[in-house]
Amino acid sequence: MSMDTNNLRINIARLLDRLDQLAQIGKIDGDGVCRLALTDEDKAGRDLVCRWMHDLGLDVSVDRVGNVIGTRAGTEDGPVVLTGSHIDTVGTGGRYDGTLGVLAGLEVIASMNDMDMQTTLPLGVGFFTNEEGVRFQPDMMGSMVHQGHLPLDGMLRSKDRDGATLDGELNRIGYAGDVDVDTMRAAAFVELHVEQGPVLEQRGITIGAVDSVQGLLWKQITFSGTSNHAGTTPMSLRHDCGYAAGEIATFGRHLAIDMGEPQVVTVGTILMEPNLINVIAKQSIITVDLRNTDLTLLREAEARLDAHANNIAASEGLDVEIETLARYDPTPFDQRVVDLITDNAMTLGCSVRQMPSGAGHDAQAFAPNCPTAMIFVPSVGGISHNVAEYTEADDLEAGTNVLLHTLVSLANRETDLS
Ligand code: HGY
Ligand code: MN
Ligand code: MN
Repeated sequence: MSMDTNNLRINIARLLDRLDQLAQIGKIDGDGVCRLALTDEDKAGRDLVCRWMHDLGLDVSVDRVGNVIGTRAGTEDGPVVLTGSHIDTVGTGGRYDGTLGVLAGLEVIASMNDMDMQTTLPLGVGFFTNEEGVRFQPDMMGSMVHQGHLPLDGMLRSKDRDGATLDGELNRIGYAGDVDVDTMRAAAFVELHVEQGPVLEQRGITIGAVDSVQGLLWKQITFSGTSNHAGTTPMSLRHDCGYAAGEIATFGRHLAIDMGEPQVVTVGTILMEPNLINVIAKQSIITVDLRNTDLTLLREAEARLDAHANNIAASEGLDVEIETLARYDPTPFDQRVVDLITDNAMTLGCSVRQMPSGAGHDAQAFAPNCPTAMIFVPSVGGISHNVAEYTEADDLEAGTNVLLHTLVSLANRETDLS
């Protein structure tokens, strides 16, 4: 780290103010946030962040799947050193998930502008479309298209539960950009994110230097049977989709326990049709989120779940359709970048630990294409995807300072990534 940057620090009051301003957009009870991808709330958030990018003198581009990147020129032309995350949220989100990574990136730029500091390589700050995958699947959609791992046309045709297409919504909110996807290869990608789990807090550690993301699998199982009267239909004559959905939810929990950590299984949604108290359900649609750091074990969990769904359908006389909504293998990050983050954290006097990520992130789209890693800061109570999500200001400041020094090191080629 060259001497003239040792004292470089961010302005935490400015970062907190921007976090607070953005949190007002899509605000819900309990000081939470709901900005589902490509809704009016997402548009309003996008407009605000783009205004901040322009105010900071960044060159702002929008690509064909609505990803937005603000770029600050370097003293040399060359591949951009990129940071960023997402500003779309889950329906019961907090103010830090994704948003911190984007606004911390802007704070890095603002701090460098304050010091009139130049870097050799250009710096970029991005927010990527539909990271959460709540309205359109899969998650990490925008960054995966941006880096060539998902097909643009197929994703533009994806539909939400009301039949709205991603393409239609991008045009409706004015973010159907003209920049081609799968063209940018960054010099490096570093994402700051709240941990969203209990590890750092339980160990009293301030910084996570993230070295990998676990594998993720989203399955949607649709059972189709026969509606009938809840009172008159003998149990032996039923073709009950409500029973089948319940079986899957229970099986998922037992599967995770049987496989042991780090396997996790989550049933987050169950739709029933006609969803009436005295009618045997003729259809149920249940989603299952499976994750593991080990690909072989993740595939074993998938096979056991699929087999169970087919057995339940056969024994209950149901039709069953099993779809895969998202499939991401475990993703390793670049150890040189992980070590740079670790060194910068220690130089800045922060406790630090190298660790995997339990959540999916945009960074995993960049990892196969350029040196990539992430920085975590603690989540109070390990809570996230919940309006109670919270991270202490001191930790936000520490994480953003580590991001600042890491980006400066990379953009000044102080770290050999050849
Ligand atoms: O599902 C995830 O891990 C991320 O929040 N999209
Ligand atoms: Mn996130
Ligand atoms: Mn999230």
